[in-house]
Amino acid sequence: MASEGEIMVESAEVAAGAADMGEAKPRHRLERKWTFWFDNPSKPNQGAAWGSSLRKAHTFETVEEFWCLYDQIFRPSKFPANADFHLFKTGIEPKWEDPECANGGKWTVTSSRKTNLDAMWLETLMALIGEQFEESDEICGVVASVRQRQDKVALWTKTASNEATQMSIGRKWKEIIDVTDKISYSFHDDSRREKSNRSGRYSV
Ligand code: MGP
Repeated sequence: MASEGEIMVESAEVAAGAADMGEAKPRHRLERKWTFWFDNPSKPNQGAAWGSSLRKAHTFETVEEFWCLYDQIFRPSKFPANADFHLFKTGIEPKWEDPECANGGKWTVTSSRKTNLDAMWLETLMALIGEQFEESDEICGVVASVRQRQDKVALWTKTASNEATQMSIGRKWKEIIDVTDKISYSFHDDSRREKSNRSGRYSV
């Protein structure tokens, strides 16, 4: 039987095929290629190493493909419990170990209302593919985490030590997702080293 990850990948291919059917219509090419990833870590093998269920789902480079994939698969209301969905620049893996992420960190927003996750995820996706951040070179991608208690959206960036840049990205992101509460930025290095030392280094 196909695993959930395989089904996701297969659905993504179907979605991409559907996007291809509009061949005759003009396509709107994005500034760069983006890749959706999927992880559902809690399910298959309890105790499996982190990342063993992380799958690259689909890469796209036009607005049309994006909407097709989003509508058919990458909507939070379609996400299974405990899933993580990622949109990263193609070529960057959503892992601390990726060279582009290794010295980076993330801004995190939590939400106890599912409707918020939907809106924050979509607004962030559109801002990324629409290159709305001035510091777009600093952006790695975004992760939406479906959790029973509190959903989360995290924006991953490249150079954690550059406080001015991260503060500027954090401010802009809050505007985009319409959040007024404080959000905080954590370094991947801290998360990697010590579970207890997870408090944010910056907040905005
Ligand atoms: P997390 O999902 O970043 O933290 O990492 P959070 O928000 O506390 O998690 P939640 O899923 O419980 O809501 C949780 C754990 O997964 C970390 O402590 C690591 O053990 C592992 N992990 C997470 N990430 C993003 C990575 C990664 O990029 N590389 C490796 N090796 N492990 C990771």
